[in-house]
Amino acid sequence: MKTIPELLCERELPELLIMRDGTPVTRDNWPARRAELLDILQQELYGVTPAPCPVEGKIIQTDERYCAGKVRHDTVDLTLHTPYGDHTFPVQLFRPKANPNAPVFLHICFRPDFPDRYSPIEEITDHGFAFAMFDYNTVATDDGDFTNGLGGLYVGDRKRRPHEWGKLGMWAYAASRVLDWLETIDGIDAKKVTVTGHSRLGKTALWCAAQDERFFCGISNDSGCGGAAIERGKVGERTERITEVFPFWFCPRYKDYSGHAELLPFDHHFIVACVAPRYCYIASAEEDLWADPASEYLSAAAGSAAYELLGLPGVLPVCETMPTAPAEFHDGTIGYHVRKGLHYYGREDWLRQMAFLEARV
Ligand code: GTR
Repeated sequence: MKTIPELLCERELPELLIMRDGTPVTRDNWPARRAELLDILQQELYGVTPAPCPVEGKIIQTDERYCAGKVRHDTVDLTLHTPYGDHTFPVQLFRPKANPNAPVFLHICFRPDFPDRYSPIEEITDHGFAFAMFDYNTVATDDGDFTNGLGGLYVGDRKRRPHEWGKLGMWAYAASRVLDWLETIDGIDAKKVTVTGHSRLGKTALWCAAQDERFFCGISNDSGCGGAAIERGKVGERTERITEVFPFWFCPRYKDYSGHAELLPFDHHFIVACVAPRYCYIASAEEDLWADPASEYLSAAAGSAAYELLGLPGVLPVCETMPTAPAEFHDGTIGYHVRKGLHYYGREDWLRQMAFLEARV
């Protein structure tokens, strides 16, 4: 059986710890390298993220009796005052009354429902976490239509430029704006906010945490292609397919690499590295071969180099060969698990992710 270093070597990854001009990366110039990595990821994959805009949150409804009265639930209208006009979308916030300084999960959701099969709110708040969520479609629809929400304000019906942001970037931007608002309210610890999402929203959460250093942790659940998974040598979904079916998730430039992963000036361990020195968590499902658990694990392993440069353990314990489900790596700054079963954001994922965070908040 091949060792992890052998598997990584086969993927022929671009160098993480060498600056564009060839200078080796040290602890001192790491911030400059991180800025380069973010620039590459913006130019080539997700598109350029605009500057933060002012936000305003208005609580429009409060339910003090949520979950048998254990939780205060607020419905909030969050308005982003962009240079091109305002956009308002609903955010739900659930604060456990038993913990007045609660760490928070900010879940970028597929649906407006609460609870939801991907959002076991009572379980999460019973663990002492607050839970904030928004439905990604209310920020910008999940399609090629750029005339609504943030798409309508920043793009409209013209053709996007090659490096202009796509929908994943817009959803990630919205999550950062939710954090702007969370920083202004009581009953939570805004320094302990973990952004999370599943699948396309796992890609989004990881990109959000990579860019926004205020997040305590970024979780990618089964994010696969365009998210945590290493693209070179990946099985299942690949650049050619994802840019064919979902070109609007990324900047138009990304499609140029269709069928040519070897030419990408990045690979996905760059995204994990941008989260350093903060916590990052990658979750995989054994039967989710479309996402490719092995390629997700390899980006945790390769991204660990940035953490080690900064004097922190990456993914720990070090695994000699590819982990098989069920397996959990909770001793480092990057958490990883691979569970049995299919593509899903289930109770087991949440329990493992909460256990990782509970030991650190
Ligand atoms: C699939 C897509 C994946 C993943 C998934 C999801 O159709 O190919 O990249 O994002 O959707 O988000 O559910």
